[in-house]
Amino acid sequence: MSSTLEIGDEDRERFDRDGFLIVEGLLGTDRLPELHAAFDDLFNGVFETGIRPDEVNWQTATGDPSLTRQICNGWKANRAIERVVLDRAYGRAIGALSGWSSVRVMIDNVLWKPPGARSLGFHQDSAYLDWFRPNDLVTLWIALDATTARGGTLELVTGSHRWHRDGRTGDFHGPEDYRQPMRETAAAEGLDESSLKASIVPVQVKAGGGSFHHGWTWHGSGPNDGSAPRRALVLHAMRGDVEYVPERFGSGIGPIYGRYRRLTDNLLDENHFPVLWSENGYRSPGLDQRD
Ligand SMILES: O=C(O)CCC(=O)C(=O)O
Repeated sequence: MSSTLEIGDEDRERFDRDGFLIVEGLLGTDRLPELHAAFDDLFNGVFETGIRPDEVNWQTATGDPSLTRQICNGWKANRAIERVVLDRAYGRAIGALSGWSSVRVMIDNVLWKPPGARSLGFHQDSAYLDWFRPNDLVTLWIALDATTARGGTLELVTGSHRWHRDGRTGDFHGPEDYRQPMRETAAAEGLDESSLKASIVPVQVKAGGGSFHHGWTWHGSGPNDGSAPRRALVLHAMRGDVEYVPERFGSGIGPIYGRYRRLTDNLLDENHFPVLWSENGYRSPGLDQRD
């Protein structure tokens, strides 16, 4: 099952200029029911493949209801999630936007922000990714519900991928002032309050729409003050030719994903970080037999 996403020159220019691209119709609406069911299963601890996702940060029985529910690498546990995350067309689109010659899955994120749930703090994805080089990233964020600013949708800051990269990190789950770290970096860039406000773009799309963003684009999201859930499936993609940096395994999410290092070298294992698409036609063996 493959989507038919095409990226044109104008999309590429916009992505390069703004650090993101908002797109409707990333996913057919006929796919939504099975993905909503997959979210129910994952957060209820039902792992269809028998494999536990790499990070299970929220479960129905024990989770704080005020937080956004999060699971990472749901694709290893659930086939409907896998069909989206391992789709060649998303890899190809990311290749077209980034100019990379091959694209791998770094991790996926299964995010569910119910009405009343708190914010997700602003951050830059690449600031957490010292454990592999080059730590470039492109993220595909797919809304599984229609999104609104009031409903705590993703917010992206125009042009912020070109700000100086101070590597600032803050709390991800439920910070009081979710824009604060980004605001501090913006101030150091010389942006005043009103130009910054004009630069913050909420991703307001129909269910199945979403965005691509650059690894250094500042982004985060406010509380869900609406009455509908805000579910999103996120693919964080890295270049195909990255290598581990073992001396940095202690940083960011390195302690979790460094465990897949091979005994012989610093190459990333395609069973855990599959190659979705390459200019030369290469795709990790086995992926096309799984549909
Ligand atoms: O969904 C959100 O609000 C945040 C998602 C995020 O951090 C990301 O897609 O990189």
